[in-house]
Amino acid sequence: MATERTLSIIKPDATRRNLTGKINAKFEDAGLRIVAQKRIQLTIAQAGEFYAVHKERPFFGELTEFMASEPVVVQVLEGEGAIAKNREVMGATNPADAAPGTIRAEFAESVGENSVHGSDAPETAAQEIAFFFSGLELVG
Ligand code: 3AN
Repeated sequence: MATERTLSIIKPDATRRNLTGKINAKFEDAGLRIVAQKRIQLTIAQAGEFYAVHKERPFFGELTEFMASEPVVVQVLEGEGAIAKNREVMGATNPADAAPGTIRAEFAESVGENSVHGSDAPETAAQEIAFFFSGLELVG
């Protein structure tokens, strides 16, 4: 399997509870390497641009307000099959459905406040990485 990069976000519910290190340990234990990382605070407009694909969904307002409510940690994870591997480590969107040991099973508070975001395909990974990082910031 090819080495890939994927965009991860540790969301406000997790940064608020000081869970960045515990979540990063899950990534590293799964063989994912954190090759770029920064803590930022999004505006509602920036969160809306990032989640534009969900614009028509009923939870869009709630989602963008939540993502802008407190700092997030944006990061690039690298590894073999990193996109699928990260989704596996994250667990299902709804923590009630997330497999034991996954980040969302252990830490997520609800389907909306679910601790982490991860890209879902190679095209979105490339777009999402470019949304937050310049090439100069990526040192594998
Ligand atoms: P995932 O993050 O697992 O790829 P998506 O892409 O379906 O899930 O949804 C993006 C984000 O939108 C989720 N991480 C979650 O924060 C939020 N979300 C999804 N479904 C709901 C919902 N029914 N109610 C509130 N927020 C939701």
